[in-house]
Amino acid sequence: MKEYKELYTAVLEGKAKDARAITEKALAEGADPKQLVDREMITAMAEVGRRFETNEYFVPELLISARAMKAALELIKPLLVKSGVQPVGRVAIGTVKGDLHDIGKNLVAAMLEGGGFEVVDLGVDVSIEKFIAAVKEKNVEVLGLSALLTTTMPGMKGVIEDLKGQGLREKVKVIIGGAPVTQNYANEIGADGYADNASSAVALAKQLLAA
Ligand code: B1M
Repeated sequence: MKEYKELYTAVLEGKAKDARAITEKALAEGADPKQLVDREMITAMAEVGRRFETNEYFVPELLISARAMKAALELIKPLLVKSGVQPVGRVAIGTVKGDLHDIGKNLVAAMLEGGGFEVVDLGVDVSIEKFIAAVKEKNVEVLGLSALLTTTMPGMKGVIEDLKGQGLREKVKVIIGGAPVTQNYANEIGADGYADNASSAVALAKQLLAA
């Protein structure tokens, strides 16, 4: 499989137009969309995070790298999403209250759609009330919670506690993920499962619905 290091560099340097053009060319050459995401884009964002931690990058750099990744993902998303298949289940997904990170959540949503799920995307900065309303009103079988900040992770626990408080916990499977989230945290708060990437989130959702 050919490498597309220039895509890695474009995301790292926040060059949205280049990222899009390289992705377009790579796809035309038959590159595997998932490998472009996993091998070039996600690794670039991990390096962006490392540079942020070491004060080489600041918030504006995070923003322009995120914009570059989104520009490239726009081309890839339709390839991850199958159409015309009977949904295997209904998922509502969102990034928890106080958290604006949505690249990972969008990727998980796209892969779930690709895996045959009908997806209700609740967006970012989603309140506990909004997650609960989705369970009540949208008839979802799986609720997906994403968090990228250690400070917003407790919002996940809040959703599960409110589901219990309102007698809705048995109605829905709760899956969680995001860079600081772990299987231990999922066990601690009583989530049904944790996934560390978009593909494993799809496998997890299918496994929970089959159980
Ligand atoms: Co922010 N940020 N950020 N940021 N940012 C992180 C998360 C950070 C780790 C950077 C660092 O210090 N190294 C750090 C958090 C530290 C911590 O909490 N311990 C951080 C910080 C501190 C902040 C601010 C507080 C900075 C500031 O203002 N001083 C601020 C907070 C804003 C807020 O949310 N309230 C902030 C802001 C931003 C931007 C807005 C500038 C931008 C986000 C743009 C956007 O998303 N639209 C941004 C970015 C880009 C990042 C990094 C660099 C990259 C995140 C990303 O998109 N990764 C990030 C560093 C890092 O993560 N290494 C960082 C790529 C993406 C594909 O991966 O989201 O992990 P990820 O998703 C993966 C998996 O985690 C998993 O699957 C995905 C695909 O494989 N997954 C799930 C995700 N959700 C899932 C749900 C599931 C299952 C799997 O089930 C439901």
